[in-house]
Amino acid sequence: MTPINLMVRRILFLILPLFFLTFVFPVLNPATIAQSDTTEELVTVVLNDFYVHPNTSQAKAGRLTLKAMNAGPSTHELVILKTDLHPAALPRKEAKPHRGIFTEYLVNEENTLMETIDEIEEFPAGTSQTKTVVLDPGHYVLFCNIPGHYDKGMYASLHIVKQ
Ligand SMILES: [Cu+2]
Repeated sequence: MTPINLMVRRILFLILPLFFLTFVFPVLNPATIAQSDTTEELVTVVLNDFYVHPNTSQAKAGRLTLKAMNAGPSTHELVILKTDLHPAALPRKEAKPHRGIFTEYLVNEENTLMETIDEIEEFPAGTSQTKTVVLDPGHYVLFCNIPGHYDKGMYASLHIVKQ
């Protein structure tokens, strides 16, 4: 082996670990991956008899994950819709009659003043469900649309602001 070859090998021996630490390790490191994905928002929403409590009333536009936690004791669901209406003033309709009597109301999601974005279907007390949605800036309402639950107070506002 010539002295030049030996020198090249020594230099490579020093440079390769530096190259790995500088360029390869940050890409493989999960902490780096998590940091680069700052555009996704997480909103935790506690549902109970009878309220909807998001951990924030404001989030950034783009991808947003809703984590709904049903604190019970009833089964609940979580609907998200976009509207300029006050969360307590959504148009309602009568639920299917119980023993021939109309007793309860639910939000009329077909009303044109509102646009239903997505929904976490009914899920039991003591469990959680997640749903990822993509939201434009605007005013949204989170609510439970099991007959009677909206009227008992299961709604909250969520304001989506520009990035
Ligand atoms: Cu409910």
